[in-house]
Amino acid sequence: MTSTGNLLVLNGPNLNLLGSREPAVYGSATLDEVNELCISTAESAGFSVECIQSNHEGDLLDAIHAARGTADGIVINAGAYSHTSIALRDAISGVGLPTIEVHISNVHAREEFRHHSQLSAVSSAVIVGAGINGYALAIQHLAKLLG
Ligand code: CA2
Repeated sequence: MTSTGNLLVLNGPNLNLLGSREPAVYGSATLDEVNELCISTAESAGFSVECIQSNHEGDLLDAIHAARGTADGIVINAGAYSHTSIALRDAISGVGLPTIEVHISNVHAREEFRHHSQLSAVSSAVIVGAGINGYALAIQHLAKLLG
């Protein structure tokens, strides 16, 4: 299918460790497998996708800024920065692209400090606890939003 738009999938700190530890919480898929799922889901919906992971808040900010003009929508799992980063919230709000927040685990069933995300109020939708399928759901939803 010809690509009708471009999506950015951003993964934050420690998500490069997926598949290596804590399978009971995060499943057994690796980040490479998550990226493959994102690429195949986006392609099926007629979109191309760029997948970026960084352990550095500034790199995530730069990627969000760069998305303005290069991407039509963003899927973000900012990891622990979700709970702390007003800078990421401001970047998402600033670029004005439809953004879906994803968490692999059900953060609401975990420690209290994971219950609040700085990003949720500036996201178009939030998907938690669906495992890595949350990324596929987020891409499908973005594809619908973008028409
Ligand atoms: O559930 C999620 O997707 C989280 O964003 C994952 C973050 C956590 O801080 C958030 O509260 C919820 C942590 C990612 C760490 O990933 C690891 C994967 C395997 C082994 C160790 C860490």
